[in-house]
Amino acid sequence: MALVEVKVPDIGDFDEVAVIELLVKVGDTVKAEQSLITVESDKASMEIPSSTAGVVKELRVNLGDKVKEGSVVLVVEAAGAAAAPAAAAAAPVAAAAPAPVAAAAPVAAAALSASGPIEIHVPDIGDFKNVAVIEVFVKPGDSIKVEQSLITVESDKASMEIPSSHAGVLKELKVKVGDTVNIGDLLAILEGTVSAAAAPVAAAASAVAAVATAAVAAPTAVAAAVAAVAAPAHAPGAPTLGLPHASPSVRKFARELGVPLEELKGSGHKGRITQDDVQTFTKSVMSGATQTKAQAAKGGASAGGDGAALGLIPWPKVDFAKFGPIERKEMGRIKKISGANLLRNAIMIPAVTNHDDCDITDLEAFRVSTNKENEKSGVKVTMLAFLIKACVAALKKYPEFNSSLDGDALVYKNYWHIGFAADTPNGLMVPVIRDCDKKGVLQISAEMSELAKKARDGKLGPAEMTGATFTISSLGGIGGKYFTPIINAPEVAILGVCKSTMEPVWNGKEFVPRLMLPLSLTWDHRVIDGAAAARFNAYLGQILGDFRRVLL
Ligand code: CAO
Repeated sequence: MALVEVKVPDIGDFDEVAVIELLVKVGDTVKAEQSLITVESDKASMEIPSSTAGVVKELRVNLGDKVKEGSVVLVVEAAGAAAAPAAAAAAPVAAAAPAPVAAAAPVAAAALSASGPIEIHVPDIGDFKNVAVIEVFVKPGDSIKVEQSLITVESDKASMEIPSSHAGVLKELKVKVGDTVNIGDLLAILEGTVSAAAAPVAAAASAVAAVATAAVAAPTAVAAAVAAVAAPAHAPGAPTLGLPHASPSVRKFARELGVPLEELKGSGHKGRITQDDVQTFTKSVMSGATQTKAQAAKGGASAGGDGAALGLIPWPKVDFAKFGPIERKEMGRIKKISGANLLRNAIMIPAVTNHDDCDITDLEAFRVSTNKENEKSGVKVTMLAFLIKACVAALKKYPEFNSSLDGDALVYKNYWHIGFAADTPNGLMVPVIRDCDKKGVLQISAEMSELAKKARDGKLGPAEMTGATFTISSLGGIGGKYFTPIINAPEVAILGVCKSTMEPVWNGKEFVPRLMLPLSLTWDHRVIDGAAAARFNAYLGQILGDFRRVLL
C-alpha cells in the first residue's frame, strides 16, 4: 500500500494560516474528504479535508504551526486505489466555488429595487441544498445594520452566517432554528431605507457561502472567497453576538450530545471550543458536578431524568387522564434535588447489597434498661445510636468502607462522620453527626434527635448535611425486612436497617427466641469486594450481639 502525503491545497492569498485543531491522530482510519485539521486566518476558519482514504501514519503538523499551500499535513497509508478518485473528486467542487459569487448579483439587484418593506432572501449558497438554520441572532423589533448577521446556517462540514443586505427595523422573521433553507428563501422583512451598501453585502454573503461550499470538498477556492467576505463565519477572537467560537464539526458534536455550546469555556486557541471541551463538559454534567442553565432553571437536574444522555429510549409519555381522574402536583425542591442525586448514584455506582441478620436480644434489653434509668434526662436512646457506634468500630476495622474514590485514587478518611436518612414532610434528608468515634451513645442519641427535628422543620443548614463518611438508613421504626439502599456518593457504602423481630434461632441444641435485626449493606464494587462486605456485616453482627466488643 502506498504512503501518500496529504498537503494543504490552494488556499489562495492566505499563506501562513495557523493550525488550531487536529481532528485526527496517528492510527485513525480516515475517509476521503474527512476533515483533518482546522486552520484559521484572522477572518475565517476552515477545515482541511483529506484527499485520500486510508490510515494515518504520521502527523506532520502540530497545534499552532503555520501552514500554507503545499505544506504536508500528514502521511496516509492509502486504502487501495481509493486515493486517486477521491482526490479527483475534490477538484470539480472546488472549481465550482467561484460561480456562486457571480450568481449573487440578481439577489442584490432585487433587494436594491425594493420599496416599502424590504425582503431579505437567502443569497446564493452554491451547491448547498436544504442547509439547517442553527442560530437566529435577531428578533422582531430589532434595529438591523447592513452586514449584521441574521442567522447561522450549517451543512455537515461548514457553518456560515447570513448577513442582512439592508438596514432597517426587523418586522418579521420568516425562519426559526431547525428550519432548512435554500437560495432565494425569504428570511426576514425589514422596514427601513434601502442602503447603498446593499450590493457589496450581498456579494459578501455569497462569498461566505462560497467559503462553506469550498470547505466541504476541497478548500482550493476558499481563500479567494474569504478575502471578499466582510463578516465571515465565526471570525476568531471576535465571536459575533455571543456566538460560541467553535468549528462546524464541534458544533455538530455538541448538538448530537445536547450540549449548550454557549455555556462552555473554550480551552483552544483564542478561547475556541474544542471537542475535548465538549466531552469534559458532558462528563461533568453526567457526574452532577456541573448543571446546565436549563437544569438550574428547573431547580436542579431533573429528578426523573430523560435518559437521553445515556442513549436510552424516551420515557413513556402517557395521558393518564384517559384512564381515570388525575391530579398533577409539582415535586418539591428537596425531592427534585435528592431525586437527581439518587439517579446519578444508582446509575454511576456498580452497587451490590449483602443482606444479613444479627442478634440484638441483649442489646435491646440494655437499651430498654438504659432508657428507664435515663427517663428523667429526656434523652431517649434508640437502636440507631448503637448502630452508629457499632458501624464506627467496623469502619475502623475495614477502612475502605470509610473511603472515597478520587479518580484512580482512594481517599481514606481519618474521621468518622455518620449520616442518617431522615424521613421529612419535604422528602428524604441526610443529617450528619460528626466525630462519632469521640462521642458516646447518649450524646449521639441527643444529637440525632435534635438533627432529625431540624430536618423535619426544614431548618438544617448545609454544614449539617455535608462531610459524611458513611450513611445509615433505618426503617426500623416502620417495618419491612430487607431493602437495597442507594449509596450516598462520594461515600462507598451505606447500611440499611429494618425492623427487628423475634425469631426462632437454633443454638446447637434447640430453637430459642431471639430478637433479630435485618441488615442490608450496599457497597461500591469498584472499591469493596464481596468478601470484605460479608466480613463487615459479620463483624457488625458480633458487635451488636455483644456490645462490649466496641471497647476492644
Ligand atoms: N427494630 C425495631 N424497632 C425499632 C427499630 C428497629 N430496627 N428502630 C427503631 N425502632 C423503634 C424505636 O425503638 C421506636 O419505638 P418506641 O417508640 O417504642 O421507643 C420506634 O421504632 C420509632 O423509632 P424512631 O424512628 O423514632 O427512631 P429511630 O432512631 O429509629 O429513627 C429517624 C430516627 C430519624 C432515622 C427516623 O425517624 C426516620 O426518619 N426513619 C426513616 C428513614 C428513611 O426514610 N430511610 C429510608 C431512606 S431510603 O434509602
